[in-house]
Amino acid sequence: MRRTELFLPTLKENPAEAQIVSHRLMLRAGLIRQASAGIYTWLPVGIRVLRKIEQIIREEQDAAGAQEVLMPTIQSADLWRKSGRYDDYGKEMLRIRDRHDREMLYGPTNEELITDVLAQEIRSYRDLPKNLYHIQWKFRDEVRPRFGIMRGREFLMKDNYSFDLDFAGARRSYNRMFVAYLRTYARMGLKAIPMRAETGPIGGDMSHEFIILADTGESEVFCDRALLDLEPPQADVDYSADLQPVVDEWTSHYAASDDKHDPAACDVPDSQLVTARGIEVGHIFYFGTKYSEPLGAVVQGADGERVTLEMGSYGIGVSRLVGGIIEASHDENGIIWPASVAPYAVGLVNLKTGDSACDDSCGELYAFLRSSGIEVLYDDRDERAGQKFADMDLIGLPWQIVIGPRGLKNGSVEVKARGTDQRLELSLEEVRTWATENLAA
Ligand code: 5CA
Repeated sequence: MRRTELFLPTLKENPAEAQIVSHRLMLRAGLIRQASAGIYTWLPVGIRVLRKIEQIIREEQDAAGAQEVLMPTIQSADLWRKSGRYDDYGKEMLRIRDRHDREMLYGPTNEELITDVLAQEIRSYRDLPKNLYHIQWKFRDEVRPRFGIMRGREFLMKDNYSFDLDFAGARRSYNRMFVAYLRTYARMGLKAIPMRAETGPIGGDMSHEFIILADTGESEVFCDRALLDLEPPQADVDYSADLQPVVDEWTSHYAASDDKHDPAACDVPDSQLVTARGIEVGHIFYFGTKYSEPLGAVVQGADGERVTLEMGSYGIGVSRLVGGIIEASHDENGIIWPASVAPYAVGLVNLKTGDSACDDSCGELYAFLRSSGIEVLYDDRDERAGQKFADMDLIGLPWQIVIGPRGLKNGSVEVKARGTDQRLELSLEEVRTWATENLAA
């Protein structure tokens, strides 16, 4: 993409309304603009990041055996009356009436809707287990929307729902998602720690929040340093195997939020105890028959008996992750995208637009990169070099290729890594080889 064509409104100054660094940088780097309180428009560069995050989530969900569906944003109040949540949900739920005066709502989550789908279609134990996910916008009329997309009112969530015949099956489904989550965050360059969460009336140990550590996190967390040293499960994890030992390894280390942390009861030595702030980027739950019972998700078991399905639900804050990744990866000049979620793999900086040698070399390299399937943002604007450098750093692409008149005299260009001081001096021929080897998807 040529910068002269791209809709990318960057800001030099920090917007006054943004209190945390990710919000400031998302506005300054032209990723989002606010539409109204807690509701945002995603601009071209922002949507590219969002889509990459979605795609990583999708691949890991598929690998773990979940299947993608797409449920609507607007739901009927009737279903929520059956589960009892229509009244319980309170003011966070956005309620709507259609022209026939029917009560509708903008979904804050989808347990009722998916359970109803299964209840209508599934009759026999042979149809199970099933695990269905979708990536869809949610609306929660938060009391205090803040920090940009971190706590929005409209936000993108991946949510999935597992249906099993018995508790053992539900635990297997839970463990699969647990492992898939560890892998998902690791692919985005994040270290997410699982933290035991309230399970409500169902009890048990099967609810975890996944927390990434960042100075601006909303809550204070305490955890055993050993947790930060664990390696996430490998790409070739066998999801048909018993994953309990993997889960146990991760849950055996101490992690608690400040409201549950009890220094007297915590046996992690002070030198081992990490105190940090955390951002919740996912939450998984097992909740038994809480929805399947009232919504009639019942099948015939192997011996002809009626079996009410055992369920779990699993959420990832997709749009929140954009902010979370920036919180975890930035410097004073701007964002530093991990390659896996970067809007473009590389920025091409023409230091002297209008100079025919620069224009020709940039144009040829740009065409080459594109034909090699490398996502490139070419800054072809007639701007000062300093402005182009500042913008490129702000946008945070992992690599920059800089072409200027002085280097071209010796036939050389500069390649810079955004996050480190790594710099390479390459010829125009070498930079092509380097790009094919390092940037091709
Ligand atoms: N039904 C369950 C799981 S599918 C559920 O809704 N869980 S949740 O409430 O914990 O949300 C899942 C994830 O969505 C959270 O971990 C968080 O990362 C993200 N999230 C929740 N509320 C917001 C919000 N207001 N803005 C941005 N992300 C949010």
